[in-house]
Amino acid sequence: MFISVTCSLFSGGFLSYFSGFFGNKERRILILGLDGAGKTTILYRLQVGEVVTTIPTIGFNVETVAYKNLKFQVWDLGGQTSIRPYWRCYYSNTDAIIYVVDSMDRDRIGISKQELVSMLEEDELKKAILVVFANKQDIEGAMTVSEVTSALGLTALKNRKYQIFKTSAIKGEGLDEAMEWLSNTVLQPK
Ligand SMILES: Nc1nc2c(ncn2[C@@H]2O[C@H](COP(=O)(O)OP(=O)(O)OP(=O)(O)O)[C@@H](O)[C@H]2O)c(=O)[nH]1
Ligand SMILES: [Mg+2]
Repeated sequence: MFISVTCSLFSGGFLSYFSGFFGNKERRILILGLDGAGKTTILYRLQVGEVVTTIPTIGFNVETVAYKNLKFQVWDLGGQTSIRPYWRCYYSNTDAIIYVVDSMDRDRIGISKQELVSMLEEDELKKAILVVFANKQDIEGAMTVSEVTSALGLTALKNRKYQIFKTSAIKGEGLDEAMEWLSNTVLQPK
């Protein structure tokens, strides 16, 4: 089925493009992944260092997150099936993608892989860095990092700077390590 999506001007990289002229350039990060993976929880963990109560995201949340001496404009998009077609409205000028996986959701890891693969085929994301969060590691029986790596087919990726981290947004584990790697990688020449 072909789904036609109309993007509004606000969603794209238009604003971040202009902010580049005025000093401290904010790097643009998208947080993507299936519904319920923990994207919104991660956004606010990164921003305020606390666990917030979330409801499923319809549309997006955007916040500025400072890490070390870098500023990130972080976009958290809703992951429900019907709103995934809108992800592409946000692709332009993206420096990095945080792709969040619910490591307990074995049933949908295949769908998560499909979404990841088709997203990475997009021209606008050719140079985007990929950071995968194997989230919900605090739950017993969660898929390990190597299970998630192989289920997503990460080792087959070509011409892509990527890394995977095990995280628990609830416990705040693994996020700092991931942001450290992301900050260093974003500063490398493309
Ligand atoms: N146990 C555990 N639960 C988590 C973790 N991260 C998020 N959750 C829970 O998972 C549920 C969904 O989290 P959200 O952050 O709303 O998920 P989302 O990816 O933003 O979902 P959409 O907005 O629908 O795309 C919430 O009940 C969170 O508290 C984690 O690391 N461990
Ligand atoms: Mg959300």
